[in-house]
Amino acid sequence: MFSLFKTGFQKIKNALTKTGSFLKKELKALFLKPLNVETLENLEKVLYEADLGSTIVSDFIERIQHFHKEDPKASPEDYLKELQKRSQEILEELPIVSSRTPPIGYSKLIIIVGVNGAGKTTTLAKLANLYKSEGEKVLIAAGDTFRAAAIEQLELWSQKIGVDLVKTQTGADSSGVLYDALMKGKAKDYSLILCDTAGRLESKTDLMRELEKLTRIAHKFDETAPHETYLIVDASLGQTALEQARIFHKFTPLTGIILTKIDGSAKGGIALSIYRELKIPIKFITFGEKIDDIAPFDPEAYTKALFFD
Ligand SMILES: Nc1nc2c(ncn2[C@@H]2O[C@H](COP(=O)(O)OP(=O)(O)OP(=O)(O)O)[C@@H](O)[C@H]2O)c(=O)[nH]1
Ligand SMILES: [Mg+2]
Repeated sequence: MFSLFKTGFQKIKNALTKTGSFLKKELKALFLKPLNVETLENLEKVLYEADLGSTIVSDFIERIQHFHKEDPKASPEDYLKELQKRSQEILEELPIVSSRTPPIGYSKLIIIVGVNGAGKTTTLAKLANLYKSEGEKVLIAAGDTFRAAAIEQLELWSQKIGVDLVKTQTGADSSGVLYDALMKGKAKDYSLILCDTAGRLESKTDLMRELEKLTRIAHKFDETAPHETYLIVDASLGQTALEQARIFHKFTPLTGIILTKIDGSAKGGIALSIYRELKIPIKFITFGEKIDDIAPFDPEAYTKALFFD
C-alpha cells in the first residue's frame, strides 16, 4: 500500500531548494572559518533565519561546540552531517499523538483545519487524488459553508479528480454536511471521508469552538472519529506557524500537520521547530498549486535536502 507515497524523496529535495540552498551555503561558509565566538554568533543568526526556533538553535550550537572539541579538524561537510543526523534524530522521536482506526463498516474521517488561505481546500484535493490513486474510495465533505465560492472550488476539484462530494447551500451548518457525509460514507462503503472546513483566525474563540462542535458530531456518529485532524499551515509563516499549531491543537486535538507553500519559503526549517515543540507528526508537505505538488513528509529526505545537495 501507499507505493506512490514513496516517490517523495526527489520531490522533497526539489521543494526545499530555497531553504536547503540557503542553509547549506551559509553554513558551509561559516564552518570554513575558525570556530570562535564570532563564528558561533553568526551561526546562530543563520539558524534563526532558517526558522529553526530557539530550542533547536541552542541544541545545534551545543552539538557543534561538542563536535569541535572532539574533532577540531572536522570539515564543513562533517559539521553538516552532524547537524543532519541530529535533525533526523529529532524528527524520528516518538510522536505524542496518533491516528485512530474506524470500526469495520465505518469510513475513516480526516478533518482539515487551518487559518484563512493556508491551503486547506487545495491540499484536501491533493490528498483525495493521492488516496484515490492508492485505491481508496474517497468522499469529500464540503464543510466550508461560509462562502459559495468555497463549495464551487471543491466541486471543481472533485470533478477533476473524479471523487464524490457531499455539499449543502452556503450559510448552512457545516456539521450538517459532515453528518450527511458520514451517513453516506457508511451506507455506500466509502473507505475515506475528507472534510474541508472554513478558514478561521486562531484568535477568534467562537470560530475555534465551531471546530469542537464538528468533532463532537463526528464522535457521536462513530466514537473513534475523527480518525485524523490535520492542520494545514503555510510554511512561509515561520514561527507564526508554530503558534497556530499550538492554538489549534488546544481546541481540536491534531493528529497531523501539513506544511504548505514550501516552494515559496526560505523557512523550511519550521518543520523541525514544530515537531520539536509539539511532537505532532508532520504528515505531508506541499510545494505548488498542481494536484500532485504534494509529498509525504520523510525525516531523512527532508533533513538531507536541508543540509546537502
Ligand atoms: N505556491 C503554492 N501555492 C499554494 C500551495 N497550496 C495552496 N496554494 C495556493 O494558496 C491559495 C489558497 O489556497 P486554498 O486551498 O484556497 O486555501 P484555504 O485554506 O482553503 O483558503 P480559505 O478556504 O479561504 O480559508 C490558492 O491560490 C492555492 O492555489 C502550495 O503548496 N504552494
Ligand atoms: Mg478553502
